[in-house]
Amino acid sequence: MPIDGSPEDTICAIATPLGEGGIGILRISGPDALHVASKVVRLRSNQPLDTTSSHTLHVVDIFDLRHPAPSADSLSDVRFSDAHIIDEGLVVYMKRPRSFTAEDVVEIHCHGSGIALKRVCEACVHAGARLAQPGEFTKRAFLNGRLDLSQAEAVLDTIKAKSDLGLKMAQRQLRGALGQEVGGLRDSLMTLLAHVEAGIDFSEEDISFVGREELIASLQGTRAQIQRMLTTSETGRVLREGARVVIVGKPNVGKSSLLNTLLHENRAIVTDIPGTTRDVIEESVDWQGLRITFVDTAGLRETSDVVEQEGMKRSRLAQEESDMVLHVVDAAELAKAGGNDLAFPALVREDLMVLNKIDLLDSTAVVRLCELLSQRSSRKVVPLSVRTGEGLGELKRVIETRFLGPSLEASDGLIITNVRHRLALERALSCLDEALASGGGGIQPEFVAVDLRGAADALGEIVGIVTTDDILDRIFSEFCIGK
Ligand SMILES: Nc1nc2c(ncn2[C@@H]2O[C@H](COP(=O)(O)OP(=O)(O)OP(=O)(O)O)[C@@H](O)[C@H]2O)c(=O)[nH]1
Ligand SMILES: [Mg+2]
Repeated sequence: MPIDGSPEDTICAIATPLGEGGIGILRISGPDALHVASKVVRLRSNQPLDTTSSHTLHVVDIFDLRHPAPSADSLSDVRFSDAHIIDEGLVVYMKRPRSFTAEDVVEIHCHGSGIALKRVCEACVHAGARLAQPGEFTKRAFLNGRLDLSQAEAVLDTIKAKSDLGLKMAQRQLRGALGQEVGGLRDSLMTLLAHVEAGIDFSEEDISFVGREELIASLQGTRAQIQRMLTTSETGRVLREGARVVIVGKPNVGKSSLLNTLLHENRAIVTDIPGTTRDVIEESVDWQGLRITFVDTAGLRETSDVVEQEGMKRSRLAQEESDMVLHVVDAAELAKAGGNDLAFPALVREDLMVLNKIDLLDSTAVVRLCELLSQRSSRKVVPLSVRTGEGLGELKRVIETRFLGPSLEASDGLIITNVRHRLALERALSCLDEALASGGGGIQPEFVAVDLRGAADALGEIVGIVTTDDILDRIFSEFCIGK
């Protein structure tokens, strides 16, 4: 939804989630914020709102001003004030530019009642404010230079964080870490561009402003940094959205038992009857700040049972939508079949093989089976017993490493969590590749300059130095109203 309306408007919105709660907050921002609020609230101290110090809280009565404004005099009439009172609460005025939007902001805190908040909001609109569009407060913060674009997006990431680590990354971005890194890269490209362009301008005079070697070294340095940032983007996605790990395998191998153990709760029914689980069962856990959703599925086998067939269809779908598929096999059954019992229908893919029930075999047999499986499949094999707990630690470690390990180490703590940023970095990278090809091939500096500018613009989009209304509308429309 595009954000219309003039930046001169004073906007208001309920800033807390609708529903019942201890406190609800309505936020007003814009040049008339004080004027609007003073028509809606009256300080218990009788002090006029516009004379209070910035950033101080005051106890107020909140009135529905679709009726005449309560002056100090009329309020002495108890019947009048009672009839028009919405709630009691607190008000705080934050004088520009020391506010979230860098505009005059007033927050009215009342009880967390949907009805009360709605009426306070209506009263503010009646007093001259306009209802804010989704993300309009944050958009104003960006337009007024309080936040760069990556910081504005970090506000949304903070609100939507699914894990401790996701929150930590959003906070790092909110404090400007990404903006600084990208800004630094862009600055060095702009300096290089200035030199290349100067070289073009003075080409007649045979002055070289930047040597070929120097140009290439500098481009390669920037390229490597962008490449390093890009390697973190898969981890970034997982941090934002969490990861889905699907447990598949033949009936009775211990899939539901594994799910229960990983979740530390008896979520799925476990029996020794093959075909116990018929539907897809999923539940999320927080592991080291990473939100993982484990999905248990129906055992996969040839069957004429329509319920089981439907279960398998769902299992296939779950595998397709997952980030990782754990293929569980029954060590005892596999040993009996001489290791030849691996094929079964409807396995879409496998990322890790889990050899369960090793408590039923001696350790030499387990080692032999693991070797056999490693030869047959390129996937890593984790031997474990859900019953005794042996091997569970290793399984957790493998899953964590898969999602967090390498790229976290490579990242210096800065992770690309946002698809828009990733795409812009990829664009910058391909422009640099073009520039390197031109520069290295001794091609005209004009071409190098075009590519350098392309790369700098792509980086500029991340922080919002280079942007269009379209991009802004797309970003801020993802926000909720009130943010
Ligand atoms: N000995 C041993 N038995 C296990 C282990 N893990 C699970 N089992 C048993 O294996 C049987 C099947 O377990 P489930 O977890 O229901 O197996 P499933 O793969 O979910 O089976 P379906 O839902 O029918 O596909 C149960 O009797 C479990 O107690 C293990 O590590 N060792
Ligand atoms: Mg099951």
